[in-house]
Formats: sequence, structure tokens, C-alpha cells
Amino acid sequence: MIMKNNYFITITGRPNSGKSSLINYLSHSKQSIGKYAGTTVRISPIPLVRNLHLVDFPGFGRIMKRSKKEENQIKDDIILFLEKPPGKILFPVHIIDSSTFYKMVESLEKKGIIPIDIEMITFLAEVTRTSPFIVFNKADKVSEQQQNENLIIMEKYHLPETRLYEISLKTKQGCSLLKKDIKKSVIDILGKKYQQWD
Ligand SMILES: Nc1nc2c(ncn2[C@@H]2O[C@H](COP(=O)(O)OP(=O)(O)OP(=O)(O)O)[C@@H](O)[C@H]2O)c(=O)[nH]1
Ligand SMILES: [Mg+2]
Repeated sequence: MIMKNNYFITITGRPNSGKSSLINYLSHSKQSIGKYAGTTVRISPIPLVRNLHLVDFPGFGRIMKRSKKEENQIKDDIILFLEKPPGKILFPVHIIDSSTFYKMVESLEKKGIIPIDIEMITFLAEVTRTSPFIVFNKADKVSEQQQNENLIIMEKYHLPETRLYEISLKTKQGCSLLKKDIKKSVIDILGKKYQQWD
């Protein structure tokens, strides 16, 4: 499935955060998008330009209709994919649902657990040795105050260097800036030959 000379931009995030929607926006492909968590079940590379692919991941974390065994398999597959030799993954894009982030963090912190998104971002930066793009999606569903609170949470955890964006894939606010910056990073790393996508 995955050839040697390929490069990847990985798209990770919790179930239902908008990974497939972002991929469709960036690549004009038609990944299925679901109302319910667990729509994407396989790691699927989607061609973007030349030998560069976006990689759609299943959401990690608990999903009602999935067995523990399937969940662990998905987790292992994700980790295995991310542990490619340095350089293969240009940079990761991690997407967060702005409208549920705060609640999720609050309930985990009460139990003394580090939120899964925070853990994942740290892991992504370490394993790819790059500065991940962090995308707060569904801006249309939250107030500005809520967005600010989300950012305060992020600061609290002293994450490695990241690039933060606030977007809505529904209204498309913030999307063109994100796309422009992703494209710029691709060209910085792989050269001008990679500029022919829109
Ligand atoms: N209001 C709103 N809904 C959104 C936005 N982005 C995505 N959605 C909706 O959120 C749901 C999940 O979107 P997907 O793109 O399938 O999410 P996913 O992360 O790929 O989900 P899984 O594959 O299940 O892990 C769909 O109903 C989308 O229409 C947004 O910016 N605003
Ligand atoms: Mg999906």
C-alpha cells in the first residue's frame, strides 16, 4: 500500500474532530464524513501532489461501538505509522474539536489524567522531530471566550513548539490561512516542484 519514496502529512485527532473534513478541504478528495465517531476505520493515504500524501487516521480513544481489542489494534497501527524514519512525515497536523475540548480536559484532570490530545501532541513532536500544526476546529460552535480558554489550557501544559490555528470547516473561517501555511511548509521542505495543488 505504501511505497518507499512517498512523503506524508499525517492528520490525527480524537473521533469526530473533523480529520476527514480537513482532508477533503485540502485535497478535494471525498473521504466519508460521519455524524458519529468512528467513521474512518483505516489508515488511508490520500494523494495530494506528486509523491506527497495526506494520511487520514481513525480517531483514537474510546468509541462506543468498538471493542477494546479493535481499539488497541487501531492505536498500535497509528503508532507504527508515526514511527517512520525521520523526514518521511513532513509534519503532523493534529485537529481538536474546540467545542468539546474544555469539557474533556476538565473531566480528565479531575481524575489526574493528562488529556489525550496533550499527550498526543507531545508524542507527535517527539517522534517526527518537527513542530506540529495544531488546529482547533468547529470555531462556529464556540464563543471567543471559549476559544481563549482553550488556548490557556494549551499554555498550561508547556507543549513543545507548535503552530496554532482556529478554523471552522463548516464556515471555512481560517481555512485558507491554514492551507497557505501548510503549502508554504511543504515547499520549504520539498521544493517548488510541490506547489501545484490548490
Ligand atoms: N459545526 C461544525 N461541524 C463540523 C466542522 N467540521 C466537521 N464537522 C462535522 O463533524 C462531524 C465529524 O467530521 P469528520 O470529518 O467525519 O470527523 P473525523 O475526525 O474524520 O471523524 P472519525 O473518522 O469518526 O474519527 C461531521 O458531522 C462533520 O460535518 C466544523 O467546523 N463545524
Ligand atoms: Mg474520519
